[in-house]
Amino acid sequence: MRFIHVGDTHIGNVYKSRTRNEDFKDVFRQFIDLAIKERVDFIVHSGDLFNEGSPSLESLLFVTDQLNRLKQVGIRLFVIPGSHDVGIGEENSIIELFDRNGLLTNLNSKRYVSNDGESFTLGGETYKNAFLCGVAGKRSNVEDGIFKRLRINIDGRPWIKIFAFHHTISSLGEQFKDLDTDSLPKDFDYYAAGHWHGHKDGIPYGKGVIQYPGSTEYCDEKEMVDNSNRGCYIVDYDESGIKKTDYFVFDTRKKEVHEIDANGKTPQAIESEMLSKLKKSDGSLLVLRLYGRIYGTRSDLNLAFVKRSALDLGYSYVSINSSRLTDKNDVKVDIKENDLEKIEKEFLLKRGYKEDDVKLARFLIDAVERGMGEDSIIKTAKEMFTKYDNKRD
Ligand SMILES: [Mn+2]
Repeated sequence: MRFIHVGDTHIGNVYKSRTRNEDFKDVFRQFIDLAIKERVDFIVHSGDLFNEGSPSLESLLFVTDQLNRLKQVGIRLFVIPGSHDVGIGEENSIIELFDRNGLLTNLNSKRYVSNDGESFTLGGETYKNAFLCGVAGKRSNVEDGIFKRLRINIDGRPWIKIFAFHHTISSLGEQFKDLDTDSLPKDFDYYAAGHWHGHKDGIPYGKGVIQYPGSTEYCDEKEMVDNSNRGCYIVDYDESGIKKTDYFVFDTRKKEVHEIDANGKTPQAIESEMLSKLKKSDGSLLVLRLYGRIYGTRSDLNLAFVKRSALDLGYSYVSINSSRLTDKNDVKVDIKENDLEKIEKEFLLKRGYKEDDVKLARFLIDAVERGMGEDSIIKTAKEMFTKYDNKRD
């Protein structure tokens, strides 16, 4: 028996570029082709099937057509909704619509979940001797409350047990985590993980294994730089458990990443160096990363021109990253505070902003975060402005 574990397919508008969004569909087609060709028994998708909780009609039709291909050959697809599959303020997800239309099984559908406040009881399904269940991702906040209260009802005596989830666990690094690895339920054979877009094989947990297939396409520049390829897992199992897992690599665009040392160089020299890296391309992805302290000012760099030149040569995506670039206007500021809000304030004051400016900015950020009404934001901001102007005069 064998299944495919895939995740983070992000069908929708990841980029402003139509070409790049089509790439996501292309790779989704490759994954469906693979499932059909390999005649897998079923598929587990660990969330973020769509990029948006309310996908466009075009995305809905595309996914419907692809899932119908699976249905025709009798390959079942089990999905947990990811953080992107749930619209802001919505309880249900777009995954549930496809469940009700019989094109997939939503492992977080209400029929599998009962939440009485005390415990979060999860059912699942045993299919082809594999028990499957899972917990949906959340748009924000650490949701390990659910994991602490988790009770799982296992159906029958399966050969293997699969748990799907959509979180970044602490085993990937404390600084990224939104869930402690230890919060995961014990005694599963395979943990189908999503949310983390890099791929990570074989993280041991109890007697089982945690695997992140990563996203099926590069969702941003960082993913292009950090990851060598995109793929999914094909997992073989029998009555003795998981036999082996293979990582299948999708056919994605070629990419070029260039680091450009800008230290002590004029904007013109840096521009020519960037242009010298470009060549005629049949649609590769291009990332130019600038670093160092330039001679002159950053704003004199004509990055738009370099970008246009690259697109004219045929690159399908161009990113010029200048976040590690400094110029003579950048001053180093020593910070003594250790609370984030205080650091922010100390930094801004040392950079020459007035106390009132900082207060006003802080108020606006807080007001928006707390969901304060538009009218009261304007009213309070006006009062602050008046007080501020009076002081200045
Ligand atoms: Mn994702």
